[in-house]
Amino acid sequence: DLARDLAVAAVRATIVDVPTVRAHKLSQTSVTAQSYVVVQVRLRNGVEGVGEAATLGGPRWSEESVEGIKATIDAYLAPALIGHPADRLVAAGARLDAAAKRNNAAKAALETALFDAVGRTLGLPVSALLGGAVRTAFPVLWTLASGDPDQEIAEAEAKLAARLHRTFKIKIGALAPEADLARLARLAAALGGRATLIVDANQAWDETTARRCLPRLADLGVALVEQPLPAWNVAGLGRLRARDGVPPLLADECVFTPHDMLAVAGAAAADAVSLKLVKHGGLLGTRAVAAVAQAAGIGLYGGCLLESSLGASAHLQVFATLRDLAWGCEHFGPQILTGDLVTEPLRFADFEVHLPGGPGLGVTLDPDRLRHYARS
Ligand code: MUC
Ligand code: MG
Repeated sequence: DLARDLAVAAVRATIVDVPTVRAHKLSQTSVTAQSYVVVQVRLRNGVEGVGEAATLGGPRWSEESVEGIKATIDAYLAPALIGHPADRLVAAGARLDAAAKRNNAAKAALETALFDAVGRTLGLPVSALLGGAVRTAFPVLWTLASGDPDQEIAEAEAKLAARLHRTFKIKIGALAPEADLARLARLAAALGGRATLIVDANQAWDETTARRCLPRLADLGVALVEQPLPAWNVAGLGRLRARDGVPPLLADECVFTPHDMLAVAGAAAADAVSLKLVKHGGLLGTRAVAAVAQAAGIGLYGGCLLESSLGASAHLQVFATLRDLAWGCEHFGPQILTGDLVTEPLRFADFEVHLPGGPGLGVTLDPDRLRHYARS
């Protein structure tokens, strides 16, 4: 009957640009607006599911841009799903892989929309479709990335006072290493003891620089160092990690697929891995990468690409189902936007972000906001 007809009837992809509250600087770019592709999938039963593909500074963080994501969905990926039953998620993934190589962010947004539509049809949260939630709140960090230490200290103080965040990730690599170390020394002096500091170099250092700087980061009390080396240099990460006085290392851009994760495990190249839908091609792919990490004793970290409440909720739905999430998450994205895309944004309180209740993703796309932020 119609209520049970889960076949995909229509797919729509919309590019949106949402301004951020301040410039966000990382090693390779500086962003003042977050660009997403919002995917709406309508089933024959009339239910609509929604997903979001995030980017950071165009195709600079990874190879996908919003323009490319929309073009690939419209021409190749959406046609592969039309008529396909939305609840056959593994088969849907195989169809998407047959239609286009990689394009993981585009595939993740489509798979998210399928999960949302199936959950809404059944009246179940997406987490229930993935085995069920083992947690409903997640410690959430904030990223300091203006590059101006006075501004960064003031921003961190405001987050601490509001009991929103007490772990801070500092973006490094846009400045020379010595300048970043001086900046970090100021942040550590101001915030040390009251906050945990981690850093993300976004691939900016070579192995020689990292060998020199990592012990100094440890001396400053930095608790975790994310992707200090280029994504290709997994062997180098393994060599750094084997040295004394090096803080724990977090793999980000070097782990997209479960095969990448296996290679990082084989090289003993990371203490933890940053999980992101845009890298792993969806919620099922995220669980697959997490399973390889868990098998190798590598910790899980709930990564982001500055998603809105829509994309952040999709991440929380899958993070909720992971038995261990030792390093918490970084889904502060909704807080750095000047506006959100959903009717009721995610709730942040007492240093945690909360899994929204209700069916599907637990958040609902606001059509007025979508229209407002849609690129004309
Ligand atoms: C990244 O490389 O981790 C996540 C948080 C942030 O500030 O930048 C992103 C991307
Ligand atoms: Mg990173």
